[in-house]
Amino acid sequence: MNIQYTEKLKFVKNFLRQNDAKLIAHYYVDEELQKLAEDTGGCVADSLQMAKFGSQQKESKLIIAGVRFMGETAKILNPEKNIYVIDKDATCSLDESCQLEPFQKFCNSFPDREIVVYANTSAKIKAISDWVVTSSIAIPLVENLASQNKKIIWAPDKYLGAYIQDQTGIDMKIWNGACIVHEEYKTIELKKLITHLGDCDVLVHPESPRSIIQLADVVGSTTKLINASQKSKSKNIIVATEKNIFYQMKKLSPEKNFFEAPTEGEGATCKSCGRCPWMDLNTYKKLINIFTGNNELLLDELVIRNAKKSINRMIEFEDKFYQESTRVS
Ligand code: CIZ
Repeated sequence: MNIQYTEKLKFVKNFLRQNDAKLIAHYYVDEELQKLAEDTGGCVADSLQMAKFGSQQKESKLIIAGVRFMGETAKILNPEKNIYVIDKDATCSLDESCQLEPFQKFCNSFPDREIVVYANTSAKIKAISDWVVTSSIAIPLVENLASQNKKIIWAPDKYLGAYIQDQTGIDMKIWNGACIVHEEYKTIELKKLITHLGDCDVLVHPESPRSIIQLADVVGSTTKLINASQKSKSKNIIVATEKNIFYQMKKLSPEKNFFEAPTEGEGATCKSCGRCPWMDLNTYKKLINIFTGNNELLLDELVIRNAKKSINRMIEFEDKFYQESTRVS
């Protein structure tokens, strides 16, 4: 631990205690904020686990290091707490791609279908949906709905939607959204890197295009990819998701070499280059000034009530699904 970090940690510990606050971070924010969350008794996790962890804390304020929809999910599940986001401009291209009015119109044209939306959507979208899902639970949930002869609308990620369809054969009406980080991975360059490394495992998030997923050894949510990186027998791991996740992977397997899946190369340049520009808006400086700005996240009560129904349905499904799968295995 360097001196500068030790001083920052001391400051943040006091700052959180004095303000009755807990710091909760996503795997995609920078290493320093992830460490601060861990070392102050907060947590680093995916969006759903962040919100669930928040519900178990005694502090009256939760500080979310992540993007807006993560803060909103925390507010929906913890309406009695004050939820703060480090930067209110930190959004998500998937969330932005799915605005209320056009999405409502899209849904109205398929009135016989259940609306299933990915966690990366606004509270307003969640409030008009039947189900919210994370990537870790999307396939079993869609399969479960299809087994009851329910037809499905999927939003907003077209690549994750296509992946679910490829895996299950279930027809869905899919919204045309994409994540600007995952959409940029380059197939030819990834093939070259695999050939160059020889012994390697390729871990891919399902928000990536099909041609990238086809090269994967493991496809899954952030948590699944972190676990897979630890279990992998290869010394070299190529990762196709936001590169701040490397902090958790390297901590678990310091002896392994981690490579970013290429986002540029022959005939191609990158815009996001494997970094989410909105996750990058989360900084230490903004964290320690959070209570001096307009950073509290407030939501309409009706939106909270309706969005909570679709999130809670997912949580109940998830709990039952994992109980059943542990019983079987
Ligand atoms: O739900 C999350 O945290 C995101 C954005 C992805 C994942 O796979 O966990």
